[in-house]
Amino acid sequence: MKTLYFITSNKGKVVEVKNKFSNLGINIVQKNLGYPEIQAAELEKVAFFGAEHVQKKFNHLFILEDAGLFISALNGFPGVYSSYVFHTIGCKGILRLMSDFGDDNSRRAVFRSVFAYVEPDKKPLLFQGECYGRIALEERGGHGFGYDPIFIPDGETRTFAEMGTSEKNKFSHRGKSLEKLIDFFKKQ
Ligand code: ITT
Repeated sequence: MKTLYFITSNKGKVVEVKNKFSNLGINIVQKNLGYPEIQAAELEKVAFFGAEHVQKKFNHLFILEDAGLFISALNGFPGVYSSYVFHTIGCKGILRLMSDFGDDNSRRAVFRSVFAYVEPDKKPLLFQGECYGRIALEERGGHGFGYDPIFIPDGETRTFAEMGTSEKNKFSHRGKSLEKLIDFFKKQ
């Protein structure tokens, strides 16, 4: 069985990736190696730089991902700063920032995911996915991680945290970027 290392500190991401790769005969193994996340306006740059950094010291097939939540009314905040913002003000802080915005289009947001796929001695390849939706009025649900309790994807009334892993994967930014990565993987 082929092993694909996933360089991440986030167990929630690993659960979703394993769910997506199940039945493909690929063993996903989490490695929490850590890597610098550069200050850049785009997730692509953060993922690419991180991938090249890891590649220098880890000579295996691996993936890593940078993701973020971009809220229209906040001009794209927290975006590339999603991790820092989650660990400082969290979902409650985001809801406070959104308190002047009613339950209409002004709560629009998009989740973005960029995976870097890296083979030894080759340039990292990037795979993107996004999921449009809105910020809920309050936290709901106990599944998932991060901003899941406050994000409702388009076409749904439930937050990501009110869905199981397979269901979230059908809608989510990560489900879509992984779909592209798996298509590529199958052709190899
Ligand atoms: P890595 O080690 O993989 O970088 P991380 O948790 O720092 O793990 P990111 O920088 O990619 O991951 O994520 C930025 C933030 O956005 C982080 O706080 C996540 O919890 C949150 N986030 C990312 N994807 C999410 C998702 O599918 N649902 C909810 N929150 C998510």
